Formats: sequence, structure tokens, C-alpha cells
Amino acid sequence: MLKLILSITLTIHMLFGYAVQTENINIAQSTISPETIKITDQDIPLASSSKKASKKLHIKGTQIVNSQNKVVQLKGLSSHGLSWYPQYINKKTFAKLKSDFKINTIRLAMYTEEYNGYCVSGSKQKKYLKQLIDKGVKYAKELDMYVIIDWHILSDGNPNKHIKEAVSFFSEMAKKYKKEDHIIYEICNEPNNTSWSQIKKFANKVIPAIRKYNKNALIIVGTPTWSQDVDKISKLSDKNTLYALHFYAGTHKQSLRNKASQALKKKIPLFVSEFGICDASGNGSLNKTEAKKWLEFLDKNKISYVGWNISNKNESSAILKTSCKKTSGFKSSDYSASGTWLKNYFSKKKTVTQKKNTTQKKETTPKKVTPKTNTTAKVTAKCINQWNDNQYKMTQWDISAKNNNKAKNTWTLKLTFNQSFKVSQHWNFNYKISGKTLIITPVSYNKKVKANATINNMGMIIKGKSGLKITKTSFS
Ligand code: IDC
Repeated sequence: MLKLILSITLTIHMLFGYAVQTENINIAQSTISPETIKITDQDIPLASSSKKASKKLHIKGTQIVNSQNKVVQLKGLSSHGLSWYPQYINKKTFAKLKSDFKINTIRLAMYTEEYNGYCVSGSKQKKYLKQLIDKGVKYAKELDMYVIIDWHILSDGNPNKHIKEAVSFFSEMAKKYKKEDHIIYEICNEPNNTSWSQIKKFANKVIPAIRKYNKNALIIVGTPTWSQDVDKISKLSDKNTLYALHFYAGTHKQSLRNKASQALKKKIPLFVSEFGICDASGNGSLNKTEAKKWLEFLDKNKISYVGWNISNKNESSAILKTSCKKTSGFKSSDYSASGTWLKNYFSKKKTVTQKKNTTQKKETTPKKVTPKTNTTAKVTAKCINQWNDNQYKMTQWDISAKNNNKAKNTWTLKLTFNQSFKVSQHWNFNYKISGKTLIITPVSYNKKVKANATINNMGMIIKGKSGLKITKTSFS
């Protein structure tokens, strides 16, 4: 059965006013329980500290430096809204993006007002969003990456609208993560229709709430006009605070770079915690020429940057094509035009610390859920993610089958569950359900299978109840 789709109308901002856009939104909410995925780590190519060294960072002049005072430029990708696309807060997703894009940072965008945002939701959703942050923080740490916890204000405009919740959220985060040195706190994504003095008022409450538990973590503060007016601000007293500069290359060009240069002249440390190569709506055509100018400018000034967004939403800023339903194991053809351009730009850069013979990252097998049940094949079905959708338990599975027998012209794979279920999404196979058994048959391109070959990249999302398990598998 198809996932529940809700069509709602949202107002999104654009540089020169507002546009109303209708869009489809997947409802997928509630708790995700801890998953058991093991992934081999690899070096972070862009951080200048060694893997085991402290990840503590601080600001020197306008730049970020590590504990050895070496300049560090963070490069990363931002999630879309955590409530919208929770499925990408997944260790395999992070690992794959780290290895394909050579990034060292993931930003967790938690909207405050839009769609099931933190400040417009009840305690269950709040808890769920914090669980997603927990996961993101944990996976980033295990993968030796930095993670940005982003209080994603947008339609709220003035951050003071939810200052009480912001203070309590950030004190809770800072207390919980006080021992972690890979976390960056972004306290107000994009203030708009408000002034720097309002933002300062907000920052002067939220920053001390963080500093009560963490004296050093980097903090990013948003700036007026959707984090663009970096030329109109003055520094706060906190020494480890950076100031957000956001751009969308289709809309924001040299005049915004000029603002950035003016800020740098005033010794204001900037952090591009969000950018896109499309226009400010997050959609529209890509302006690669401007995007290149932007990133070259940022590289020259060692300003860190984070691209928007990790999702397969049907908008040009999404790095995955809408047809890509996977959450990891992406092929080149799964990346959108934006994703491909970013991947090429990000990964082409070698850094001083990158070793010449870095071993290729390999995603090792996570928890195997199914036993081998026949001698002619090895069927593996791994549960790689799970979350609740109202009363249902949604589980995402990666499936493969190794044909230990003679070559076959076609095949059938059966998975029997301990309860009835529905298939919410599936890819790279056809299926029928008979009782509690899912009968998987091939699609044209994986029908023929050679002896000892493996059929990979099959996946699905199952809607069931909690305690769902596979009890039997067969391949013939
Ligand atoms: C956009 C998303 C879009 C979503 C919308 C909600 O891409 O799918 O419907 O938010 O309002 C920003 C914001 C960021 C925007 C993005 C593109 O920080 O939340 O995401 N953008 O509009 N600032 C400039 C552009």
C-alpha cells in the first residue's frame, strides 16, 4: 500500500517576496529505535586534524582552527526538515555521502514552525525529533564527522517568537552532549523581517544557555534577511560564534559576495550553513557558473559550507532524484543534477591531510535478520531503518540473494514474516503477497542471474506492527 500522502499548501519564502507552493508531503513520524549498522570508517579528508585527535574547534580571526591551530574548513550537506525526511538520518546514508562527496559535516535541520516543526508540535513529536537528533549525533561521531544541530526558524521570522523553547532546547542539548566535541549549535537558521538587535537579544539568551554546559562548542547565529545581511551586523562577545551567510546561486550573486567581503573586512567569521545552486525557492534551474564563483570565493577565504538538501524531494535543490527511493548505496545515476554537481565539486578537492592511498570505504553488512534457509542461495534481508507511522511500525529493508546454484533465467525469492504486513514502497523487484509471505520476482534487468552472482540493491519499506520479523526465506 502506498504511504499516506498529504497534499498541503505551504508558503515558502523567496528573496523578493513570497510564493505559494503546493506540494506532496510524506507523513512519517514517531520513534525510531536504535539500529545496528556497522560501517567501516574512513579518513575525513577535509578536516585537518587526524582521525583520533580531538575534534575541538575554535575561531581564530575569521577562520575555524583545530586544537593544533590549523585551519579547518567544514564541508557538508544539510538534511531537509527532520519531520519531512527522517529516513535519511541513517548511518548508511551519512557514510555513503561522506564517501561520495568527501564531506566532513552533516547538518540536522529541525524546523520550528513548518510541517510538524518543534514549536508547533506536541510532546510526542518533540521527543521524536530529539531522537532523530540523537541518532544523527551518534552516527556523525561514529563516522568521525561534525554535526550541526540547526534550530531551523523560517516562517517564524523573528527568533524571539520561540525564545523560551529555544533556550530550553539548547540547554537540554548542551547538557546532554557536553562531552561531545563534534557538535556545532546553529541557533536560528534564517531570521527575516526582523533586525540585528532582535537577533542579538535572542542570541544573548541562547548562547549563555549553551555555554553553561559547553564553553567551547562552535555556535552559528543567523543574520537578518534570511542570513544575508552579514554586512549589517556587529560581533557578539562570545569568542566561538560564527555568523550565518546563506546563498542560493540562482538568486544571490556578486552583491551578496560583496556583503560577505565587507563582513570579512570587519573580521566577522562567517559560516555558510546553507546554500543551494538553484534559486532561493529551493527549486528552479541551476546556476552552475555562479555556484562555482561562490564556492571558489569560500574556498579562498576558508569559509565552511553546507549544501541544501539530503532528500529525493521533487525540487532541484534535493541531491537525490525523486525516482531514487534508496537511503544509501546510491549510484551516480541516483543523484540529481544538483547532487551530481555538488558531489563533483566537493570531491574533486584533495586536501593536505588526505592520504594518497586511502583505502576505499566499504559498507559492511549490518545485522543480518534472516538466516540462511536453503543450500542453493544465500538470502540476506537487513532491516536498516525503522520508525513509527501512527500505530504502524515502518521498517526499511535491504535485500540481496546470492545464487549458489547454476545460472538461472529467472528466479523467485520468498520472505515469510511472523505477521501480516503491507509493502509501502519497493524497488528493483516485483511482488505478490500470499498470506504472510512476500513473493519477490525480478524486474527485467535482474532476471538473469549467473552462478555465484548476487542480486543486489533490492529494497522495500514494510508497514507492519511492532515485533515484525522474517521467519523463513527461500530462493529458487
Ligand atoms: C525549503 C525546502 C522546501 C520546503 C520549504 C518550507 O527546500 O522543500 O517546502 O523549505 O518552507 C531556505 C530555508 C530552507 C528552504 C530553502 C529553499 O532555510 O528551509 O527549504 N531556503 O527555499 N533559505 C533559502 C532557501
